[in-house]
Amino acid sequence: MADPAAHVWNGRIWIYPSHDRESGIPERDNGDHFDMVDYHALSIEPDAEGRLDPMTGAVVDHGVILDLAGVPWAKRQLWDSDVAEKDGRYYLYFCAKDKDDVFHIGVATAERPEGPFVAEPEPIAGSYSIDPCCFRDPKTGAHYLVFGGIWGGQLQRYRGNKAVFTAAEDTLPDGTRCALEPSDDATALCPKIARLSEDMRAFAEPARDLVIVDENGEPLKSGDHARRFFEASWLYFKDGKYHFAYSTGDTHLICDAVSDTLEGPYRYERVLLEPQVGWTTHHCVTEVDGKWYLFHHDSSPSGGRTWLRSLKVKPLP
Ligand code: FUB
Repeated sequence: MADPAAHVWNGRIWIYPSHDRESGIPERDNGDHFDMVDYHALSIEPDAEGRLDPMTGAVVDHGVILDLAGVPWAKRQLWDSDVAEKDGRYYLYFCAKDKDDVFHIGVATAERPEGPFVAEPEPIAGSYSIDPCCFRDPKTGAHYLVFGGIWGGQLQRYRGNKAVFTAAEDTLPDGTRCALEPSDDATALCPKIARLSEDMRAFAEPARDLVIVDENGEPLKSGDHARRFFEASWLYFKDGKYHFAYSTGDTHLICDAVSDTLEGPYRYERVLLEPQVGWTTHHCVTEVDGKWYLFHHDSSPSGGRTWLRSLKVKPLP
């Protein structure tokens, strides 16, 4: 299990991970080896006194909540997901490749957190790339989707919400990755954010950049690999501030950036998680009974096989 998204509903912690498997597909920069075909829901149960503690609580696997066959538009690679609750319904946002091997974001709905989830027939119009995170703004009650990921996540193909590079331009026949990212001294590619419609099934506005700036207020540069955004968006609200926690990808860090407003810009603040075993780092930050926790994954239980990851949790550093 990988890419955790954790939420507290009805006295339990609900975790929505990616479900890794051994597919035999060779490891490549485009992530072909992450060839997942279904999603499970996990819950962490309260103890006998009703206390909820992710460090010690029993974990229940509620089984498959959605699979590839249940997503009419998707061909392969069910990657990271997140679930939101609104008015007693649950909305699963997930990414997958379509019949043309282009990533989009889909939505599936259920009446309970453990599903089963029923997917919409088409991906969200205007969506692209990977790693959706659904965030409810506590100040307005509006829901937002934050998303994006470079390299295998395809964000580098897009400018102004339009695909301007093709798949063939991503990688040379020998597997070498091409430079579709901006040059090192140009502004880094940003994660995208869009407000969701009231029915939670569409973008209510075109996606825009969520900008991360340095200590001088300048947008991070593409060559700033230790701080610039790569994938794994997670937006959360803590102590009156908006926090954006994300993975730096090829430098394998989870970083945190902070803003007074939802719109940003988000000022780079600190490293939340040092590199783990395995190439990817992906996480969520969740409040449980007044304490904050970082859920993440690593590949140590699989002997370092980067496509077979396991979940971990620790108090937020
Ligand atoms: O699990 C597949 C991909 O690996 C995710 O979408 C990325 O964030 C990385 O964790």
